[in-house]
Amino acid sequence: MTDTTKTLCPYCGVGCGLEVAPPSQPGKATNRDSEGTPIWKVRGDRDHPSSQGMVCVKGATIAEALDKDRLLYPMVRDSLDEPFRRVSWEEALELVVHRIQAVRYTQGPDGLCMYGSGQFQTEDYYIAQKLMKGCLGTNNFDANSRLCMSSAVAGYIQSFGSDGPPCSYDDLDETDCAFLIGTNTAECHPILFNRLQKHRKKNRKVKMVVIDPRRTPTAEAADLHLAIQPGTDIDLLNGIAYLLMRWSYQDSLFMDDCTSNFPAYVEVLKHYPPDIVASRCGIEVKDLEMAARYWGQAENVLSLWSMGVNQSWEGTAKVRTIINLHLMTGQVGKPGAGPFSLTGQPNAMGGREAGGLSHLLPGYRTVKDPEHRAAMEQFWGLKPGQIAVRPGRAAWDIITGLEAGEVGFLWIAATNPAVSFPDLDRTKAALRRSPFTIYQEAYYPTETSAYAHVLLPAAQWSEKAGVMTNSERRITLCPAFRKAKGEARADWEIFAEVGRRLGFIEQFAFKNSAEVYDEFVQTTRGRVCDMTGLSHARLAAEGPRQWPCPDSGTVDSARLYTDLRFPTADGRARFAAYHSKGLAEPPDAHYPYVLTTGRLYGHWHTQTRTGRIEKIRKMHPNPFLEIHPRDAKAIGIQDKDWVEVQTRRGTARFPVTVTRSLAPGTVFVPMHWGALWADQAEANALTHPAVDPDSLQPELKACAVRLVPLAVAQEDIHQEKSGVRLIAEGLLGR
Ligand SMILES: Nc1nc2c(c(=O)[nH]1)N[C@H]1C(S)=C(S)[C@@H](COP(=O)(O)OP(=O)(O)OC[C@H]3O[C@@H](n4cnc5c(=O)[nH]c(N)nc54)[C@H](O)[C@@H]3O)O[C@H]1N2
Ligand SMILES: Nc1nc2c(c(=O)[nH]1)N[C@H]1C(S)=C(S)[C@@H](COP(=O)(O)OP(=O)(O)OC[C@H]3O[C@@H](n4cnc5c(=O)[nH]c(N)nc54)[C@H](O)[C@@H]3O)O[C@H]1N2
Ligand code: SF4
Ligand SMILES: [Mo]
Repeated sequence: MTDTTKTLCPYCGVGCGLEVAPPSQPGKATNRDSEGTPIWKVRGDRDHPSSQGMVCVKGATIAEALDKDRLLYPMVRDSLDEPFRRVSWEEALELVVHRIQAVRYTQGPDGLCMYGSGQFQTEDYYIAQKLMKGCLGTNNFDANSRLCMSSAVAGYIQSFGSDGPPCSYDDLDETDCAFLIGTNTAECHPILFNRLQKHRKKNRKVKMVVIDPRRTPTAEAADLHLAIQPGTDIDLLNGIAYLLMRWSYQDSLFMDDCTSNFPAYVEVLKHYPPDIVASRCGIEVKDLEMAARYWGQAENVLSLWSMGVNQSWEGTAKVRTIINLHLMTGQVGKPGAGPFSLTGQPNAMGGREAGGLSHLLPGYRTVKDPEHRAAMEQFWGLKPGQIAVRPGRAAWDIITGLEAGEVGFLWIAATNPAVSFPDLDRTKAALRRSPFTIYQEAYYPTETSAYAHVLLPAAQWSEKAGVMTNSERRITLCPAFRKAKGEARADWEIFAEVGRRLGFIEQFAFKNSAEVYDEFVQTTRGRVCDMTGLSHARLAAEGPRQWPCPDSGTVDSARLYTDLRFPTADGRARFAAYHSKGLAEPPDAHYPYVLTTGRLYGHWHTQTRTGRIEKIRKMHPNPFLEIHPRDAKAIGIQDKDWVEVQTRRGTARFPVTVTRSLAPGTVFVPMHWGALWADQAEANALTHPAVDPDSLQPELKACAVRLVPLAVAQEDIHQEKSGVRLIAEGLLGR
C-alpha cells in the first residue's frame, strides 16, 4: 500500500496496529464495501509490537462503518417528546454554557455530571478532567470503564499500592502456565489469544487453565476447564491456595521480604479444604487439585482476567484473591508471570492515566489524597481547595442522582448507556427525568439519543489525532487521516471550547491535540505511569511505546515491580483475606436460573459500528439465549423455541439455543442487542445494579431469572430493524 497511515485498531484493549490507505490509488481498482461504497483499505501493521501484523474481523472491517448513519450537525430540542432541530455550533455551545452556569449557581457544581468512555482518546479524557474536576470543581466525571475494569483498578491499588497491570504481551510467549479467569479471550481479545496458542503449539508443556461457567471457545482450547458455578471464583482461588500451602508450593522467601498481611489470609484459607470448595464450585476435587498442581509446578504463572472477575459485587475481592496466589508463589515481577488484567476498551488504560473515573485524578492520583489534589490544583493554576474533597458520582450514582433530582446537567459522550447500563427500565426512566442531557456521539441514532436534549456530533477515530494505551501499557498515536464528517469535532475540542466560553481562557488555550498531550504527560512526572518522555512527534517517529517512559534516564518498561518493591507505604504487596459473598441476587424458587451476559466474536457492544457491517451481521444475525438440554426439557422447550426471560426488574424474549456449553441452572444471553437492533432482547432489561463496595462496579454477570416458554411463534419479533437508517436520514435531512 502507498500513502499508508499507521494507527491503532479502535475496538478492543489488545490494541492491534493497523495500516490504512485511501480507497483509490493510481493504477489500482478502488476499494469498496459490499454496497459498492469506496472505503479505506485496512490491514495489520507488521511493525506494531503488540500485534505483529495480525487483526481480527472487527479490526479488518472497521472502515465499512465509518461513514454510515453519522451524526453530522448539532441538534437541539426543548423536551424529549419533540423532534430535534438542527442548530449551529454557536447556538448549541451557548446553550450548553448557559445551562452549566445556571446549574452551577442554583444547584452548585455537584449538579453537573459527565459520563464518558474508554473509547475516548487520552487527550479527550484529560481535557474532560481539567474542565470538570479542575475548573468546575466537581468530581462528577465517570466513564463506562466503571462497568468494565474499575474492580481491577481497585484491586491493583489495594494489593500493590498503585494501579497498573505489571505484565506485557511478551509474557504470553514466556509463561509455563496461563490461568484465564472469567475471560473469553478467544472471542474478546482474539489476537492476544492467538499469541498464547502459538506459544503453546511450540511448547507442548505449557498449560492453559480456563475458569468460566461456560464452555466458551476459550475453554474448548484449554488443558483444563473449570466450569465453576457463577460467582464462586473466590472459593475456587482460596481452594487452590489451600492446596498450594498443603503441598508447600509457597515461596516463603518472597513472602517474608516482599509481602504483608499473610497471617490474615492463612486464617481464611483454613476454611477451604478441597471437598468443600469442589462442591461449592460445582467441580470435581481432582480438577481442583490439577489446577493447583499446574500452578504450583510451573516456573512462571501468568493469570489473565476480564469481565467474569471484574463485573461482580465482589469484583475487587476477586482481583485481590487472584493477586494473593501470585504473592504466595512469588509469581510477579519476572518474565512469563504476573496478574494481568485485560482491559476491554481501546483506551481504558489511557482513561486510568488521565484520571477518568470519579475517584481519580490525572497521573494515577486519587481524589481522596490531599497531596494529589494540591498537586493538580497547582498544575492547573487553580486556587487551593478548588478540587472537591469527595469522589464524584460513579456510574450508577448518576442514575440515583437523576432520580433524586440532584443532577441538573448530564453530559454523555462516547458511550450508549440506554443499552449498556444495568436495570434498563430504571435507567431509562431516570434518563427521561433528566432536566438537561447532552449526548456527544459519532452516530445517529443510537438508543441513547432518544434521551438527549442536545446532540453534539463527535469526530471519531480516523478523523482526530490522539493517543490510546492498550492492555500492556503501550501507547500508540492514532493520527487523523480523513476529514471529519459533516460538522463533527473532536471530543477534547468541544470540551475545551466550552471551558473557554466559561471563562477559562488560559486553561484551554490549546492549538491542537499534540499540545494537549504535552501538557498531560507532565502530570505523570515521577508517577508509576511516567510518560514525560513521550510526545505525538516521538510516537510518530519511533512508533508505539510502553510506559513508564520518563524524559530522563532509561527504564525497562516491559514489566513493573521487577525490583520486587511495591509502591505501598512499606514497599510490600498486601495479601487480602476474603470469603466469598456469593451472588448479589442468588437464584430462588421464584427465579430459579442464573443469567449471565457477555460478548460474541464479531459484534462490538451496542452495535453502533458492527451492526452496520454486513459481514458481521451475517455472522451474528440474532440475539439468543443459551440453555442446557436438561433445563430446556424441564420447561418443555426445544432448540429455536422462544422463551420470555423474567426478572424482578424487567423481561426480554429470545429464541433458545440448546447447548451443553453451560451447566444446568445457568443461561446466557449476549449484551449486543439494544432497542434499535431487536425488539425486547435487551440483556440489561434483566440485570440488577448491585455494585462492589470498593470499585462501585455493577454485577453485570449474574442475576436470577425465570423462563416462560412462549406458545406463539415469535419469528418476527427480532426482525432486523431496517428503519434505523431511514430515521437517521429523515431527521438529518431537515
Ligand atoms: N468481540 C468483542 N470483543 C470485545 C468486546 C466486544 O464487545 N466484542 N468488548 C471489549 C470490552 S469493553 C471488554 S470489557 C472485553 C470483555 O471480555 P470478556 O471478559 O472476555 O467478555 P465477556 O463475554 O463479557 O465475559 C467473559 C466471561 O466471563 C464469564 N463469567 C460469567 N460469570 C462468571 C463468574 O462468576 N466467574 C468466572 N470466572 N467467569 C464468569 C462468562 O461466561 C464469559 O465467558 O472484551 C473486549 N473485546
Ligand atoms: N449486561 C451487560 N452489560 C454490559 C456489559 C456486559 O458484559 N454485560 N459490559 C459492560 C462493559 S465492560 C462496557 S465497556 C460497556 C460498553 O457499553 P457502551 O460504552 O455503551 O457501548 P459502545 O457501543 O461501545 O458505545 C460507545 C459509543 O461511542 C461512540 N463513539 C465511538 N467513537 C467515538 C468518539 O471518538 N467520540 C464520541 N463522542 N463517540 C464515539 C460509538 O458510536 C458508540 O455509540 O457495556 C457494559 N455493559
Ligand atoms: S483483537 Fe482487538 S484490537 Fe486487535 S483487531 Fe481485533 S478488535 Fe482490533
Ligand atoms: Mo468493557
